[in-house]
Amino acid sequence: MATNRNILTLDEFTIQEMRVFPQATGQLAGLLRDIGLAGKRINVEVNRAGLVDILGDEGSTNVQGEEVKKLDIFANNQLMGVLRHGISCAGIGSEELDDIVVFDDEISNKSKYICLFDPLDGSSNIDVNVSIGTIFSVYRRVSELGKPATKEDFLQPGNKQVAAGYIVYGSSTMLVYATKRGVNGFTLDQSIGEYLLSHPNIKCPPIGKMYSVNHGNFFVFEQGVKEYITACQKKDATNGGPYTQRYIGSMVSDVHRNLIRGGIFLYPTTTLKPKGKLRLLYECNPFAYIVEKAGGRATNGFINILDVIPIELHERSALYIGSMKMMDELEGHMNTTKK
Ligand code: P6P
Repeated sequence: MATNRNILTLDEFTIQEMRVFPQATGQLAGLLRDIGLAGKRINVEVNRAGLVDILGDEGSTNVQGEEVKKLDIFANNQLMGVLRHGISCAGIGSEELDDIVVFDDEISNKSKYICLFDPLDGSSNIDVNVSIGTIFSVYRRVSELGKPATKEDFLQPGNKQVAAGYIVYGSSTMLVYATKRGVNGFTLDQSIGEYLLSHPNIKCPPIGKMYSVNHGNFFVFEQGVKEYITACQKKDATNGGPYTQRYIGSMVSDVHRNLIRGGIFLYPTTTLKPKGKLRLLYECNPFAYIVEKAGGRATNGFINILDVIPIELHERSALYIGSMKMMDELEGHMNTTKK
């Protein structure tokens, strides 16, 4: 299929975006392209996973105490490699690494940004061929340029992000990222190895008919959450219920679907996970930033999750995220409980 010249590639789009900001140095555009390159390499291995003996547990366990799949390590190393050898990133934080990695070389120390990522979210689904994804979050450094990045660069609230995005390795491979100018989605055309702007200016519908939650935890949810889930199952649900329940168990896929079609994703605290399961810095915050820039909203059950001041690199949080009106409905039930 001839490439339609009207469909911009990721590179063309990020370069054109720079024209809007004459003072732009190109570092952020370069960082996004670097992540896109890593995504192409990860995509190849994800697609080959069933064929090459890359499956199976690495045998080690990561900071989360989870069995690490070989693809997790591969994805982590691809992202760390492109960012270390680029000109835009002073250091990284990763779900797969106990602590931050400060690149500490002359070029990296002059770089304006740091990046946090979950290199392969949903990796427990790798062996059963369910879609998985890479999630990333970009901050402008608060430490002195020219010197190595510091931990403070990584422990900023989500509302300080300058960009956030994900790559979903699904029926097609898509890179979606948000900046203050909005949310745009790019589908990988494997025939030319380019991401093409397939979903310009993504807006999250204000209401949808899908809710996404692990029902197995229902009886340990707080009362307000139970009330909301029950309301979703009734004919008189706001948007003409009962709503459909969809839970892939891969956050990238569940939140991506809701971003495009409208919907809500809930991962409340549970008795086993009293602080929540999902990681604030490289799962909750990037998605909250993306969904908010698309017109939706995200909380930790108490406040806008983007306002939470992080304490630790791998801290967990409850997450409620999705269409604005569905979030309002949910909070109506949760606030009832809290009164
Ligand atoms: P549960 C995958 O392990 C993950 O981190 C997210 O991608 C996903 O939404 C969630 O955990 C699933 O968790 O406890 O419902 O299996």
